[in-house]
Amino acid sequence: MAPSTISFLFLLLPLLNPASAADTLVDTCNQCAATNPNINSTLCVSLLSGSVPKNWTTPPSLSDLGALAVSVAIANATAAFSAAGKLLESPQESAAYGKACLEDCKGQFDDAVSRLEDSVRAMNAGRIKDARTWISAAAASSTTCEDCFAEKGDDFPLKKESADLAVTLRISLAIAALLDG
Ligand SMILES: *C1O[C@H](CO)[C@@H](O)[C@H](O)[C@H]1NC(C)=O
Ligand SMILES: *[C@@H]1O[C@H](CO)[C@@H](O)[C@H](O)[C@H]1NC(C)=O
Ligand SMILES: *[C@@H]1O[C@H](CO)[C@@H](O)[C@H](O)[C@H]1NC(C)=O
Repeated sequence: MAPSTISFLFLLLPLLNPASAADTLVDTCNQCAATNPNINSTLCVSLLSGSVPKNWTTPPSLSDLGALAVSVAIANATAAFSAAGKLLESPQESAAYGKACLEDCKGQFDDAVSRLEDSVRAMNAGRIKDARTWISAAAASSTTCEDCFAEKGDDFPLKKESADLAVTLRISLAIAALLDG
């Protein structure tokens, strides 16, 4: 290679450096969408970029993004827990849906929050298999809640909260799978 070519390449190096947190995020969401057709990459980017800590100055690692996705899922599980609590507090709603399922759901979403907190800790410690196990456990809690209503043939009053959580759990699992790969 001619010396001039080499210095030209050195000039380019800073430009080739994968730049921002945003690039890493888009790239990771695209990879997740490629592994799971139920993941919408645009939605993934918007959910995660809305939660990026302001003090991230360097591109985040994949495990940073995994922990970020799980922290968004924690907000969703917390919202589902609160919604179950609100329905229980309303005499009409709790009569309509039955206290038993609502109480079960409140407990399930409370468990889900704890499992997801375990998952963030596991991910930060590089224990990816454990992190995946806890994310799956949170998904199972949400399914158990829904099943309680389905068994009685009732409408599922936490449909939106549960569907929101499912989206962020799916993204969390996909990033954890990339970390495990
Ligand atoms: C939960 O997840 C959905 C998308 O899956 C999002 O739009 C929603 O705002 C999230 N947060 C809360 C606190 O519900
Ligand atoms: C993906 O999500 C974006 C943003 O929420 C939405 O506008 C778009 O319609 C979604 N695409 C599909 C295929 O669902
Ligand atoms: C960013 O802020 C959070 C919360 O204040 C802190 O825990 C974390 O260590 C900070 N990260 C960096 C890279 O400074």
